[in-house]
Amino acid sequence: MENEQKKQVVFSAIQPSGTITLGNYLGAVRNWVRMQDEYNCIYALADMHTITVRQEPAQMRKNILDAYASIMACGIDVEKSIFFIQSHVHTHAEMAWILNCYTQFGELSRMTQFKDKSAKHADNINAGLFTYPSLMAGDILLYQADKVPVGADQKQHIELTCDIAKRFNGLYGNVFKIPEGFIPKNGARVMSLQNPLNKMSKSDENANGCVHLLDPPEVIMKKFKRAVTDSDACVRYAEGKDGVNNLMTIYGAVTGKTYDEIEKEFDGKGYGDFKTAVGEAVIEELRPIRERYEQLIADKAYLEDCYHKSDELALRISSRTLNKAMKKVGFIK
Ligand code: AQP
Repeated sequence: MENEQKKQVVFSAIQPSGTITLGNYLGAVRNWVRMQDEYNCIYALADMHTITVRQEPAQMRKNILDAYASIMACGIDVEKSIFFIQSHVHTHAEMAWILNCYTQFGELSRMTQFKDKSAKHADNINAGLFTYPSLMAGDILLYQADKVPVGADQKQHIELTCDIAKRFNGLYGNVFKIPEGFIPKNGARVMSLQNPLNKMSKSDENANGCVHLLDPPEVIMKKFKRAVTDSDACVRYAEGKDGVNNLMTIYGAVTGKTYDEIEKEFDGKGYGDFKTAVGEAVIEELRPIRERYEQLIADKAYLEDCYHKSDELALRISSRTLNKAMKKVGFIK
């Protein structure tokens, strides 16, 4: 326990906005699993963030449980880490409101995710979508996190989190630990297999662009075989070869091979052989996850037990920071 207290704190969350993707896994969740022994890890399903885009309630309920079981199947162990559901821990909404009042309109307007999602959901540009980064800042700051393992797309939100924390600390003293983003060297930005200029997303309308963790092997292989490449017919990492670069990134992230090693391995071979090798490597990486997911999703009582235990721990830890912040801004008991 003494040792536990010396460990640095890791916090990260994922939205249950659909089936978890290979991008989510390589960019974030795989690191969550790897960090569990070295750090005090606190992870969440960010279901409050998810409703910034309209969801069908029955589907959302299913997505939450599926996402919870999928992330556990990747190797999150609730005996070592906390893995809670954001909407079950009321401190998040309360901290978000406080931080909204310390976040500038101009800062939120510059967020590329807000711009992208507003363009994608032009009929529902709601205030929650706009203030998403202050809710996320609260998620992280509530736990006094040292490190936040995320994909490259979240870098801007982490930077804003640090700016908000520094502003608050500047006014009131050391309330929040200033966190640091932890972005993997390989797999930080997995792109769509159909449009390699866009990131792979849970909500991609083109089903062939996105590999889901729970896709059966034959579906995964079909998606890789259909992946967009180019007419160069040479496996090398170079500017303008976005489709091939993306496949090399995925292959490298899964096998641990460098771009040089991959180029040598496929020297003189065509894209057909390369795509098959990438497909096979991903299938083998995801196979145990899918098998474990099937066991977990069949045991709803166990899942419920896991998140209830984690919800309580998260509430206890986050209440300490929330109470401090409330006192600092001048609220009375
Ligand atoms: N394509 C990606 N490559 C690498 N990392 C990625 N992440 C997301 N997409 C990629 C990382 O996964 C974590 C969880 O993401 P999220 O669910 O909070 O939100 P998101 O980034 O908006 O993910 P999606 O899949 O694109 O969801 P939708 O379609 O709902 O918007 C984060 O650490 C993220 O960096």
